[in-house]
Amino acid sequence: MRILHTSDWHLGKKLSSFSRIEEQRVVLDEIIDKVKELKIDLVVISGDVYDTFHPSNESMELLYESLYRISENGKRCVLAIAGNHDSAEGIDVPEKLAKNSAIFFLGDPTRVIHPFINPSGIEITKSDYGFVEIYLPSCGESVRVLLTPYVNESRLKVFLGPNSEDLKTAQLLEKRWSSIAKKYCDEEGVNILMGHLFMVPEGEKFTEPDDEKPIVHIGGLFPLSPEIIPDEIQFVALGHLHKPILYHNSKEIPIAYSGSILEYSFRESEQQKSLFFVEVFPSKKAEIKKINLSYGKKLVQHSAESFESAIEWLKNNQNCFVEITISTDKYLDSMKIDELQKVHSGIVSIIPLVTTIEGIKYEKVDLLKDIKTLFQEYYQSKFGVEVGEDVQGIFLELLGDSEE
Ligand SMILES: [Mn+2]
Repeated sequence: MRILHTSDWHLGKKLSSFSRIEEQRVVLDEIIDKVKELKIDLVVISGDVYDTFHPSNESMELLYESLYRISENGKRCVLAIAGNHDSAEGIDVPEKLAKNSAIFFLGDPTRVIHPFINPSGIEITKSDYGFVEIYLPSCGESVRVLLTPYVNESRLKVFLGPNSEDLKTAQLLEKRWSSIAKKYCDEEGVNILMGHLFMVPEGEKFTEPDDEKPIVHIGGLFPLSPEIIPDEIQFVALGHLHKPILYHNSKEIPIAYSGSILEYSFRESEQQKSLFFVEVFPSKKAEIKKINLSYGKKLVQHSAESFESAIEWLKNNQNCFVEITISTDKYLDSMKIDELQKVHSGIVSIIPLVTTIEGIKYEKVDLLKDIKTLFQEYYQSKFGVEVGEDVQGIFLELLGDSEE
């Protein structure tokens, strides 16, 4: 069975005031080509399909059109779950129309995708809360999928049952996954898990993207250990982190974040955007290949030593979005700003780094540092003490909320 894993499409996401929809259209064309070229049997989209709870008409149109093209008139199966940027109910809306094309959505984890067969013979043979078994005629095999769309902690407790207060959410999720896996996942079919979660290898310090609405916060969900994945699972397809990551837990189960399809913030610049191509057969180890995506504009942070060198650099680096820092001993007036805007159409921000004014020397701030460090340094310089974890937590939460 050939599976293509993608996530974090964030359709409709803007970069400052710049629309990205045309780039999204082009990169989705590229994904559709790969799907056909690699003769994919199943496409899994692990959440953050849209960027907001109320996506624009053009975002919705782009999603439905792309999924319809992927499905090739209902001959290829697509599974999509909600992420923390998606409205759970909103994702489920097209269910009745989409399932005929073998496109299955799960936003609300308390909803069950009922048994169904589409005209091409793609069949939901078994289902349960957070689970489907699908027979795929293109490869003659069944795939069992544990489905965990994003849910905040309060919703998750409704999903996991009334006694969930007594046990930690992670333990409950582990129990739920393990009981579903024991019941449905044997060696006769392929067994995978899809989730929009923050799951990191023990001891490693992957952080959530700065510009991403965090999952790890009050009312959200804490990081989960990869050790809670049931033994039966052959591949874990996650969404949330925008950088592609593939690692294994102690039982050698591969866990992947496919990452986003475009560079969505300057913190993601230089990340090679990708998909995962997974070949997996019943009771065999999955073979995973990273497939690079080549479209989408680069996001570049550039530091220019002078106004003139900024102009020169902008002229020579046209096809990108840029955050440009310019060292100058005078403020940049509106004429100068206009001059910069005229030579480049993708300037997201201009940061004048005024080195000296009336004899005061300013310390150079390295804006390429991550936002947490910059905040810590700012706090230290402003108040003369280190920032406490509570204040830092509030700052990061506000930063995340502003992204919604
Ligand atoms: Mn995301």
